Amino acid sequence: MSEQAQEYGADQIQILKGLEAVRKRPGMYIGTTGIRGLHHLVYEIVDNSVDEALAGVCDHIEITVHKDNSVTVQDNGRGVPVGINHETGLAAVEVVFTKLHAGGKFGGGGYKVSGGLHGVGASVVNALSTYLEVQVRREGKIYQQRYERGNTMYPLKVVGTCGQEEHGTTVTFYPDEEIFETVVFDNETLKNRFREMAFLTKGLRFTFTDERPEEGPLVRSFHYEGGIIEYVTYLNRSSTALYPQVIYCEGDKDGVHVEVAMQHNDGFKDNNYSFVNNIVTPEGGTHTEGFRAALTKTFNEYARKNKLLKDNEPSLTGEDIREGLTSIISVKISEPQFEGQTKQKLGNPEARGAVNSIVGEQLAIFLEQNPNVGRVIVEKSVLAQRAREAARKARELTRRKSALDGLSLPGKLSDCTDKDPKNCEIFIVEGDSAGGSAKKARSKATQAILPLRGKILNVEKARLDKIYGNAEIRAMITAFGCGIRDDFDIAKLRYDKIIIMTDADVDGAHIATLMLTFMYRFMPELIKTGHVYLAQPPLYKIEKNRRVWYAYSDEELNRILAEIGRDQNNKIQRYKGLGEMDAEQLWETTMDPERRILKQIRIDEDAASEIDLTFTTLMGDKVEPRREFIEENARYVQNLDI
Ligand code: 28F
Repeated sequence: MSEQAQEYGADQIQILKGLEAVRKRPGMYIGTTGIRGLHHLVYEIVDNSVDEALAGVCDHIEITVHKDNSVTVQDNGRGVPVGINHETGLAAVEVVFTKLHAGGKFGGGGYKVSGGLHGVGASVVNALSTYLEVQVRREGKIYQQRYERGNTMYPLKVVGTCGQEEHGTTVTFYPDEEIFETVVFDNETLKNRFREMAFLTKGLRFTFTDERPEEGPLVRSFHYEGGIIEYVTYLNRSSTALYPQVIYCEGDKDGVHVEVAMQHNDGFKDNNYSFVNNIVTPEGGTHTEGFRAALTKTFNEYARKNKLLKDNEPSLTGEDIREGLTSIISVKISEPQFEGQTKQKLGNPEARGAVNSIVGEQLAIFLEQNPNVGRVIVEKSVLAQRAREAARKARELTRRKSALDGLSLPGKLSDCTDKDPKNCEIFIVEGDSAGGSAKKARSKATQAILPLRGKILNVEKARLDKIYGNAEIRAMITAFGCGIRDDFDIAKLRYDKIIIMTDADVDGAHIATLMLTFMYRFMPELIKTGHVYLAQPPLYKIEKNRRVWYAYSDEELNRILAEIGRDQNNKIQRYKGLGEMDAEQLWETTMDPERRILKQIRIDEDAASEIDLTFTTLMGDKVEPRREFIEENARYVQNLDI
């Protein structure tokens, strides 16, 4: 037995129960058996490699999705120990892959802990795979073992030799189709996660290969020596930074390792992502609280001390200081406690204190050494303070008005008669004329129409006071009835479906994007709960011998033409806009619940930072990132007459 394997005595390996339990109730171990759970299998295996990187003995992880959706993960760590474990009489590697382990990886020690769905370990992946094969390279030998649905197929064996210096672990598995709703991996989701992990573990290289595309394998490599400093630069790349530096704080306190990076841009959003042991905490928690407290206190003290804020002026609020701030908080802690309904909020009180004092101390020093940066941040915060005051007044005005009028609905809204939201839907229509046709076409009982004039305000580029003052935006807020931001209440939503209906052209797509930007920023729950849709008007009308067909894509047009024969009796009309259809056509092609096609807008909860960046890229100031985005994504565009 090797020395390294001996370091792990039997007592450290807590064997609980067989993998049968995992197959019986997979949801308990990986959350869902949907696509999210499927991706978690990969993350579990990769997490073990990342642990090797955190131990300082691994700097490259390669992940490959093969043509058949099997996955290989390979690292150049020490290789899972192969010696016999006394308690079980099994090779240590077999224990790792076949015995269910309690809570934190192998029963405590280190930072690796089960937060949310993570840290359940390789044995869970094994249990949920039709097969899993592990290869270990150690001390000149290549060892191998295979399992099927968690059952060991043969004792660990030597299958070859390798260089004495070579070491690492390779795992290949195929998710069980009996367990998962789908076994088809989404390469965007995986790619985004590996990029995020690379940012969070400085120096570690991830190479991701997707072998499935017909055109040949897709290979992406992520490696950031600057870690979360580069993450902030990446998130700000579609914005204009207020100063060149990324402010960085790092330290250890009370068993908490803290890393924070931040930089303001000239926009208005507070863009914060927080992580605990590399797991995202969408609801924040004590670490974010500590960060915010330190920020508010440090900037106010700095501003007063340097007379950037006079004695008689009110203090800056945290919100003022965080306007346009992009920040990453990453803490590592050996026993994190997660709270809240979805167990995504960090609860450990020591994390609050640790982040607060480390950021407080180091930020103060940074500001002393970089007075120009300190000054522009305070100046921006003061402007934010004034805008906040103006916004409050504008908002109060809106509130008071609606209170007086008894929830007055916008004048342009043609509401439906049914008052039960479950049955109702609202069409947000581009332009007054299309709005007119829609009004004629609709089923009055359950369908409401709200026409909006031209392009609505781009909320990505405007401050709150301007947004609240905008007529089209106010019309949407009052029509939906559910409020926005902190006042948002889904129970008050007046319609079950919110359907954006625009022309099938570039302008229509732009207008739909503006509306989605507004909804995503001000009422994201509306999208998350699946209430937002895009209507799909047809692109073509085909007439032949007094029969009519509609085609919603070029492929469909070709299919129809192939079916009815291509000859001069065909009359083909290309619809440029909703306005070209009469009310009856609009009803039967786009609005009739029995016949129409709707596209539901969905949010991938695991990809928050990417979605955020996409909106900033599409709707923000900078042209170059937008051009890159369009070049990269043009192949997804359908049905757009460009
Ligand atoms: C592709 C997936 O799983 N890599 C891993 C190691 C290395 C060690 C280890 C793993 C042994 C007995 C717990 C080696 N040498 N990649 C991986 N690399 N696990 S998983 O140890 C686990 C312990 O029980 C390792 C010295 N210490 C640790």
